Amino acid sequence: MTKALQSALEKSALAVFLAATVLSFNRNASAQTDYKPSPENLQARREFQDMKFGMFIHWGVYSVLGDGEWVFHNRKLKIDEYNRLPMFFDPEKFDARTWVSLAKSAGMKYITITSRHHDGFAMFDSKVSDWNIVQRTPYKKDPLKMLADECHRQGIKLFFYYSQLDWHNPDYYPRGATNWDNGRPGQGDWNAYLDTYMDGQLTELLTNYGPIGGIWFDGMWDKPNADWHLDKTYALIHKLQPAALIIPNHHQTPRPGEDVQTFERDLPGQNTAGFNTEYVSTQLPLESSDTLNDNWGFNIGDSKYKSAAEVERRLVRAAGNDSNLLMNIGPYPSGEIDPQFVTRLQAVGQWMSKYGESIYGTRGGPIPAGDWGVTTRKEDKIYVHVLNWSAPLLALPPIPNKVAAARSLIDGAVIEFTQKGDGLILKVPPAKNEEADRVIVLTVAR
Ligand code: FHN
Repeated sequence: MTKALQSALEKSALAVFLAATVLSFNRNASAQTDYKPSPENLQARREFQDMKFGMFIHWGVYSVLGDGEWVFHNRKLKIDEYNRLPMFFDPEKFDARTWVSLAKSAGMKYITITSRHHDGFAMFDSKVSDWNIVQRTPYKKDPLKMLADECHRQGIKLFFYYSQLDWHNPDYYPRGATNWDNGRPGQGDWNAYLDTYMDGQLTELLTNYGPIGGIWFDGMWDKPNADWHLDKTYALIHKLQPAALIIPNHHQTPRPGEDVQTFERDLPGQNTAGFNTEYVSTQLPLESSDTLNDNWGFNIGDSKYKSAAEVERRLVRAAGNDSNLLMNIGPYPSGEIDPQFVTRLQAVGQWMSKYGESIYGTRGGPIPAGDWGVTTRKEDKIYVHVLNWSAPLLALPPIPNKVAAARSLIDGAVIEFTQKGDGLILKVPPAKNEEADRVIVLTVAR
């Protein structure tokens, strides 16, 4: 079986599995029913929406095997077998400044890194369990501490991805839909797992690393009918850091206590991945996550890199749908980052240095997104992003504002337009060499 076929099967298996779990989620799993976001939290939500572009990082001991972040599950390894992996994880080439500078050079304003993935291994110095990087690897250092300090130094917000699903902890019991017999005992204490272990580690992450942008949860879909004690966990996070945003990747409609709605491998409301909800919150900031190649964690067989232009168009389409884009990289176990990722992200950064005005701080609209392209708006400007249109004239539906002027963002050239009650017609400048996005800036009366 070819690698490509295997990964396609794994991805479709994951999609089918996730889709199945979403359908059977019980809505009555507790949430922070009396949640009223604090003024700091509402301010943090606005800043989150203004940031628009973030770096997602999947990095852990699984990176050593170069076969993605699900290798423990996909190879049906035993706990005793997987327990040897940390001794091979010694990222001497890890340099927080290089990582944060790369994100910054790409025009990214925040980083979301896996503090622990489904293997339960803590990539930080946890006193709650010795199944962590400081106690179990020859590296013996806390990369999240270095990253947090560097993010604070460079003005980049840091979010922690935290997996609620745990394939390693015996108290993650009853087991979930992704379970296999990996040698864990046939019993465990679910309440202890949630209230002591998980909330204990979340307290560490929200206490020992300075101000954190928020927690990006994942894995609830493994036990759709379980009571995850969300009311307690969400209240704990909002008590420890009121401005911290809770971003749950549960593929479901948002619950009280959650601060951002995120969509995996999909734009808001689109469900091409098969497991995302089509419900789009009109209250919460939106985010869409995707991978720069085909995998989240480092996979040595994955060279399906997206081009810089693809990332730019993804970012524009996300912004036009009032959403952020969280673009993922899977660093090498050494701590180095694949040069293919570096060149693409730096190219996107070049693009953002020219087009960023039409992305940062904007909101989607006022014209609905279409195959032709999208619009974004900020103060007295509406940015028309022509992404997929070859004809010289573009007819758009009417907008409430009177257009005073139209010009090309890239060179300031005046754009001819006519505005009538039934719509707006723009004379679109011809695309110059592989231009990912032709942006027309409309100055409108507010
Ligand atoms: O199982 C995870 C997967 O490994 C990865 O972390 C993605 C990122 O959004 N989320 C889950 C799949 O939905």
